[in-house]
Amino acid sequence: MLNTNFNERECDRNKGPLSWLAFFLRHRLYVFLALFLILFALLLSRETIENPLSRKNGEEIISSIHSGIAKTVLAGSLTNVQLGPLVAGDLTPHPTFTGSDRFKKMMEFIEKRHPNIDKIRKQFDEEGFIVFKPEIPEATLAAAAAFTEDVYRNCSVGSPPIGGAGCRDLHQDRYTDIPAIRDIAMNFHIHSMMAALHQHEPFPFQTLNYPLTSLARTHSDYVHFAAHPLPLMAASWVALIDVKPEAGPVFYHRGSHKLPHYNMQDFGLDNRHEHHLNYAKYQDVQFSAMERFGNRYEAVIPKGHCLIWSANLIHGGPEAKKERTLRLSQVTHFFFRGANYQWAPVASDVGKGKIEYYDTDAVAKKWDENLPSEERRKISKFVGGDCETFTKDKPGVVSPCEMHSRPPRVFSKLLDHKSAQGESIM
Ligand SMILES: O=C(O)CCC(=O)C(=O)O
Repeated sequence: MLNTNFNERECDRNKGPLSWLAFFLRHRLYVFLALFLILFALLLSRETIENPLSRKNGEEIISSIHSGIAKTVLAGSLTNVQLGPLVAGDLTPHPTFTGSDRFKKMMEFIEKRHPNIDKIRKQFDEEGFIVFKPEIPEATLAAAAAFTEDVYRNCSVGSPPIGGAGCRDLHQDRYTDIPAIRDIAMNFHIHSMMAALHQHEPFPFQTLNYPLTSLARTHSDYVHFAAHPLPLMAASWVALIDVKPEAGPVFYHRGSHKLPHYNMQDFGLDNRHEHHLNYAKYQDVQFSAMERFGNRYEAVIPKGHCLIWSANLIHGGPEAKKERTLRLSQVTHFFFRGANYQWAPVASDVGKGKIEYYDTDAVAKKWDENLPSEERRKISKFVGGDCETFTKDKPGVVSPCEMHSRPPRVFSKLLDHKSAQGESIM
């Protein structure tokens, strides 16, 4: 017997192109449907690649935007205008100050205690930081430590814990009423070292007393406290107890101060007033940039030692390896007399010409001990202005607004940021 089924299949195959045409005509509706589905799937996958808001690939795309900006940050290609000196050693010394008796006294004091001051200056310029032991009386350190530990008790673990803005009032600018904090901020040895490094007269404008790690994420002080010229800002960080490695010591990226300095709009972001997570997005970009840059160190320093970092050194306070390990410290932020202006990029919009400047007269008033401390604490250090407020009468001085070529202002919307628990978005 012949296998008829086989013969039938052979017959079908032998019909050739005509049979395909017949099949197409018979099933044309399904064929069109299949082609439509294939086309739709292709379009969808293209959309996913091109549209960063696509849910499916959102996180990967956001992280690739971060690393894209980070690469650009490190290449310095967002900046197209040279702003002048990037390191303290390139500043023109302030003529009146460096000719003054006070400066002479300061230099005599420094040269006696630090015969290697030239080497210290070189390190500050090359690496962006120094560590030294200023002469601070034991009693002052102990009183500042006791105050800072109280912040911990009342703020971090108080009953109920205060947290948030209440904590800020407890640990910020307490030079207004706690003598030991004022004494550390005004310490002659620290001021003299600042003067030796910058050849300008330093003045403190802010103190912060952190009992634990600050949890401040990767940032440069420039984004908060920008002076023009840039090196006319620096911070002193004094350890009020020995810093333990597990306490989350301040981290910094050695040499990062020589990278270009960035404001919020340089990263395509709106300022912090528009949305509190905009600053976190700035930090995300700096974090990605520093992951590539490397050179990360931690300041495990003994009690009474002082770390001075320069305006644009990228740093922060990491999570503690052992939670709640005390790390009592005082950071004092300094500007220097003779700067053209000081402003807060994080709170400004250089695209819209809305600039938050530091009001140095108001800062001086806050330190004026003839005024009651309650009154001084209420004084705002800021004054609103436009791009030209401090430069219209200074030909040749660039305003905060005219510095960069900037990416489109879209990243506040495109970039996501998921806050981690305990993260400090100051
Ligand atoms: O003390 C710290 O953890 C760092 C503080 C800090 O980042 C700052 O004051 O700019």
